[in-house]
Amino acid sequence: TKVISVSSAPFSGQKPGTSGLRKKVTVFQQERYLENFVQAIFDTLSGQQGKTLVVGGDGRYYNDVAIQTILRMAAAAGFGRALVGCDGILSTPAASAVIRKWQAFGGLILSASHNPGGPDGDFGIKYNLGNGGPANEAFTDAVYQRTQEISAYRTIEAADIDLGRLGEFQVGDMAVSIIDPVADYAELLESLFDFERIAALLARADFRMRFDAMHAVTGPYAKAILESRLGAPAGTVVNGTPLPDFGGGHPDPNPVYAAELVAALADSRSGLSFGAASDGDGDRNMVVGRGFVVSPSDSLAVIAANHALVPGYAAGLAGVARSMPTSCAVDRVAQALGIPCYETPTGWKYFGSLLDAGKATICGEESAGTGSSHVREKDGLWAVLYWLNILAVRDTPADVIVREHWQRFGRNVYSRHDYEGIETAAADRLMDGLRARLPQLAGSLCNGLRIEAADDFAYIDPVDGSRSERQGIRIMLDDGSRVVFRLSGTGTEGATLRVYLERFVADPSRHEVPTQEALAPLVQLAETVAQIAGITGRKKPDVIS
Ligand code: VG1
Ligand code: CO
Repeated sequence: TKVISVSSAPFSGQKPGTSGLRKKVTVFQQERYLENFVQAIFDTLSGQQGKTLVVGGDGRYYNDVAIQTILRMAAAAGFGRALVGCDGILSTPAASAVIRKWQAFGGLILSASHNPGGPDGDFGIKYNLGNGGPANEAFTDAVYQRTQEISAYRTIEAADIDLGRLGEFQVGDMAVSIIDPVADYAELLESLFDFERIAALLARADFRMRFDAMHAVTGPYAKAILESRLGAPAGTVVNGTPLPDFGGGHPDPNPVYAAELVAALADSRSGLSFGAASDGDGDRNMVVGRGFVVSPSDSLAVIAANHALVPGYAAGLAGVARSMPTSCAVDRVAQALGIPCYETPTGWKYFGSLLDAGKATICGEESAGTGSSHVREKDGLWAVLYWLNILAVRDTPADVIVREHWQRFGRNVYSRHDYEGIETAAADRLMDGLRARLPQLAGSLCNGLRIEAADDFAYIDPVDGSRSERQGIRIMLDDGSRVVFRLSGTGTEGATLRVYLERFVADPSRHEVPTQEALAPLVQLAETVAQIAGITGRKKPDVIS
């Protein structure tokens, strides 16, 4: 088949953020926009001839259109085969599992994760390497560089294929296998967890769970695994049909956007004992007990502390890793286990080298992301099954498990305050101002609190030595409390300021103090040092998680 070169010219701003390139659908719909970015990725690869590319996404609006374009371009780039999830569906962790299982050269994942979808919503694309994980910063920087000098993209003439039928197809000289998006992934999870015990738990009359798929990609996965394989009653999975616009919702499993689930678990009449939810692309998780939302940072710590109960991890953990703003709860577990705990910048791409090198087994982020060496992405259903495995073995409600954890390790009270859609210039001014004041802040007394250290987090990857700068402003107090400031790298409108607040409370008699109350002095400190209201005009955050 003849390769056609179509002349093109650079678009500005095709810079991958925390997790790939995310823009409004309307931006992606511009002629040559998607093509340029995909070509820049392919131009940055070498050795893909005859190899396999995995392609799939979270089913959001434009997913199917983008896949057809990508397949023609992949054929032109010389890939020998593409593995595509049926209906264009592959959750992010399932894509990672498929890449690894079939030893693919890499994969293109189409998702804007927790961002809203639909014609006026967001779209996104990222490249994952042969290890199944998001490409590292060196790669994404090279892709961006390439987008700025691109003059043509390469494609072939070929008709669209039917993404809705399993089987073997052909796009030019490239074979395309339309695969069941769930099978490989479900098989992998089954190898890690005690499905028999989980099934027994789900069969109990006194245990009822609800999984809210938020009309996003995990619906088919959760139905296949929880209902079909594990025998949970039909209807356990709610909002289980992936919709191109997520039913108009915001597929972000936090107490604000998954308020219905939280309310159901708080209402004793619901009869529910355990709730869970996942995000747009299936890599995040929310875990809810009776009237109790498990903080993602606590979840990571509980998961690490209970590894001996879970078949896939019973042999021990090599180490754990968390992103810098994630609470230090897991550090305490690592210390007790006598294993290393790594602190990385925000974004799963930084965990890849630690997982590949066997330095870390379990990783997590405060943003509802937890995962392990089984894939190279965070994994929502994995975390839910891990919790179910713990609940099944310990026969203890989720909230009690967390409270007992606090008693043993102390509680890292934690919250994140997000100021969304603020003016980019104001956000930059705020961060620049903080950066400029760092030298004075360290050692100073502020609102009666002693700031022990203040810096801009930089990370040196312990495996490959690569350095990442400016990863978040940290204000550290002498009692171990922290306030961290970062700008989001996943938004598509203006800027989102994230303020992460953490305070360690050892005394069990103080563990039940409401989170926001316990953190109030730190909220004030954040306001004083960063002048949030003064600079952004916002008196309070849009989302508290
Ligand atoms: C956010 C989270 C980060 C996560 C990233 C991708 O990034 O804070 O922890 O890795 O989203 O998650 P940011 O730059 O907006 O803070 V997902 O579920 O969008 O793939
Ligand atoms: Co996600």
